[in-house]
Amino acid sequence: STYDVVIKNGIICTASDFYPADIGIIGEKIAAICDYIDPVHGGEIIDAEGGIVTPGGIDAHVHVDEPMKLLGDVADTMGEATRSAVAGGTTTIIAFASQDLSLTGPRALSQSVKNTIDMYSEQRLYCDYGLHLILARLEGTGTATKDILDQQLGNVYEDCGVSSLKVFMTYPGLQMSDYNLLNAMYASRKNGITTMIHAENGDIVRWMTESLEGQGLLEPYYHGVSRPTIVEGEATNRAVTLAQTMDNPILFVHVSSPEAINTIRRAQTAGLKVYAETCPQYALLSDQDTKCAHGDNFAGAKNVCSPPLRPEEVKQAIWRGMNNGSFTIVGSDHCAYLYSSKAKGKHNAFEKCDRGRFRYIPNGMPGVCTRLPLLFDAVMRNKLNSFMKFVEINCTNPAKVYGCYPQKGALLPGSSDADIVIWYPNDKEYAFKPKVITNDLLEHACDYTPFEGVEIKNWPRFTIARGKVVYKEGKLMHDNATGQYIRRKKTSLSYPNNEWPSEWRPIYTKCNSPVIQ
Ligand code: DUC
Ligand code: ZN
Ligand code: ZN
Ligand code: ZN
Repeated sequence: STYDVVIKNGIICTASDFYPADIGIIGEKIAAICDYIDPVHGGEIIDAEGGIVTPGGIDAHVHVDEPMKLLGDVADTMGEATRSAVAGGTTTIIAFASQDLSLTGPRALSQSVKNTIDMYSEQRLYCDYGLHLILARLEGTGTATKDILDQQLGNVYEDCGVSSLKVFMTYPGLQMSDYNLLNAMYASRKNGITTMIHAENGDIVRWMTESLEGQGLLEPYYHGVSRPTIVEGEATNRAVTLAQTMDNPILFVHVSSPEAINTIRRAQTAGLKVYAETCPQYALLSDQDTKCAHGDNFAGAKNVCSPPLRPEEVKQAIWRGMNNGSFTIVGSDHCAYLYSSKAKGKHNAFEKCDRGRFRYIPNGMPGVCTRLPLLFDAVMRNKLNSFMKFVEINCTNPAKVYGCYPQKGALLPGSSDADIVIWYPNDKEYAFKPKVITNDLLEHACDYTPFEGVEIKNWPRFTIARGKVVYKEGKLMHDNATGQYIRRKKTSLSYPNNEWPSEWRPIYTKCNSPVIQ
């Protein structure tokens, strides 16, 4: 037969189109999309029965176990995270590789990434993954910082296909000074690397944490009180100024605050290359979900993450930002810690104090599986404007921003991998069509989901990764799990403006841009 797989009777939905058509798959690639493909030309026929067919999701913000254990003991290995991903229709995840400070020499950063890839090559992966780079330490390294960045960012891209760097404005040990943020942005621009920014003012967080502890306010809820929305707003504004100084495109990750959104929007209106990611939890949960009732075993700790969940009225601003383009992408910030360890175990916030202290609760929640179903559901509830918008922010834009378009994030015959989700027809019932989110649906290694009990109108019926069905009506197809590391190209979303706030210019003459040399 002409095609290995033919998907019949679906409604194709991409970031730009919504129309009924059939899809022909050959090997790992999408080979054809036509009004009608005769079933005789297909080896395997999948009948979508009128359901929507989208590209697989790209979750560009996923934390999993890594050699450096930057975030301590998270529950999910790469294998388990990819398993959970495909159970929710995501077919590519981008995780993090952290700098190994014990390595030296001009290719030490590359080696850190290679060691991470080696670790994952021993695991069975349900879908493809890429890696962002995190620098473990910059402060106190003096001029070494500039050298590391200048020489080694280019090497990491050449050697490993890593085209993005995450920097932090908070967290003890990771917080960067403005001086070093400038260093990172200078080197990123030169090498065409996308700078991802975690924007919270770490000094305010530290001061508030100490003060709240002094007042005996220790419960999980006060984690949020220690870092209100203005803390994110200040850091976001500062980072925009630094990026403008360096003429460097930037992307803010996990944006949760109205002040930050307004700053981003203003920068975009002024023509700066400023992009942003938000996460489903900021659109759907609130600070009330971090409150513990007496005797509930510290349940609020489940929903502690940074930035924290915000007051109820913020949710509307998040949905608005998705719809009006302020947010370029949605990622999950999946960072799964066992509830049992948040509440007891070795991360134990109680080890330090019999009432449990928010300072010691590991920050993060699982979400790689639920991101796509929750946002598909949001279209059906009229919170998100269209299914095309859904694909744009969850699939297509992440691929463009992070340099893997159109291999990923699209359904382009001859170019795109056959990474596809077939959703249930909206108006029909099936033996397996989830109506409510439960933890066992998510196939991760974590013992809870913050979305337990949430009603859901649809769920991926088939998830196809590189032409193979990896998830079908609630069942994982273990034998088809052949995910691999993907090298990424540089971003195709935008280039520097070549506009500067003063006469100062960088000494290098070439940067990533094909436009500016
Ligand atoms: N925020 C989290 O909640 N967890 C992981 C890292 C981060 O920035
Ligand atoms: Zn972060
Ligand atoms: Zn994160
Ligand atoms: Zn105590």
